[in-house]
Amino acid sequence: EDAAHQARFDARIDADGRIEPRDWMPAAYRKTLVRQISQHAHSEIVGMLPEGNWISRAPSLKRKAILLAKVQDEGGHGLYLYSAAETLGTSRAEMLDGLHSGRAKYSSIFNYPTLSWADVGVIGWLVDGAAIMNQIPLCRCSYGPYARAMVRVCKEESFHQRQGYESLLVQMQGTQAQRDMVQDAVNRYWWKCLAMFGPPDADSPHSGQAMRWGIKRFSNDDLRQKFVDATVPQARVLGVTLPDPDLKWNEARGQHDYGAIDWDEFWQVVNGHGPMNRERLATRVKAHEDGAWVREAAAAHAVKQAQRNLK
Ligand code: FAQ
Repeated sequence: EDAAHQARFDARIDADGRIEPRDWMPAAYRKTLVRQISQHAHSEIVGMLPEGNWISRAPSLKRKAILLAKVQDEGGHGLYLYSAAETLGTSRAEMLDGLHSGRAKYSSIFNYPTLSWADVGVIGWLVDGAAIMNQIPLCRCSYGPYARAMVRVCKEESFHQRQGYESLLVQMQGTQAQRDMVQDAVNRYWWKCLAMFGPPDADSPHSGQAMRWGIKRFSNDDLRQKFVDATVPQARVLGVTLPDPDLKWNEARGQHDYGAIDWDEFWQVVNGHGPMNRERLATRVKAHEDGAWVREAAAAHAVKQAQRNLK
């Protein structure tokens, strides 16, 4: 019987159809999705922290309102993504335990500090820019709930990207000190953003199978290349330099060549040894513990409501 299920699943995937929560699916497909979607959710939730650091110091009411909205959106993205992952039969408590115990990953980029106000703009421009490049193809992911969640997430991410870029454009029209601050933020974030796309294809254990299953539609290196090609003209308009002496247009390939990424540093950060890993996790664990009474109260309220409905 499993063979018949498998054949039906394969046919659906080959026809570029969608798999829904109640459909039969191979255990490894389910496991891959729980891993990727929950790590994506964790990234959104931990990703609130670097920018959250600047909410109380935003330079104007307008910038503060925009930043508050953006950080709230990230919280919302995390919540839809946990819901999408729950449809695969893993509870939110289990997923959160994975994050809090350090078993589950979240994006490497959020383990770096936000040292100046320009970092907030650069996160919008480059980090959200990289996130969009990676997430637009996920709107066509073979797993229905993840694909549908991505549609709304991508719309919000494009607002995030634009607000960051616009904030940087304004800063670049300011004083020399402001322009230097933007350039410094770009210098610190550029290479980390290239690493967000994951290891080179040859060192990416999950890519082959995820692409055959229609979860990933492009490889890590292909998305990284698209991001470089899209960002170079934006940097020119902004008036900043991307900190890579090897970055240049390659006429023959019709793409930019770029320098070598420091993968040792990437793995150090992914494995818990980046500049902010300990602080980020400690902040999340504390928030979870401080919120225990809210979860208990909500559960007690639900029990009371259910009893009332029985009467
Ligand atoms: N950081 O075989 P692959 C955002 C891990 S955007 C940490 O290539 P895969 C929005 C990978 O998990 C950021 N770990 O894996 C926002 C795997 O480890 P495992 C989040 C990384 O899954 C913006 C191992 O390396 N976006 O949050 C990273 O096929 C601004 C081998 O790698 C998503 O999660 C990394 N950068 O490809 C919020 C998008 N890269 O699980 C706030 C969905 C790789 O075996 C502010 N995810 N690893 O222990 C994906 O598209 C994929 O999971 C990839 C990795 C492309 C990230």
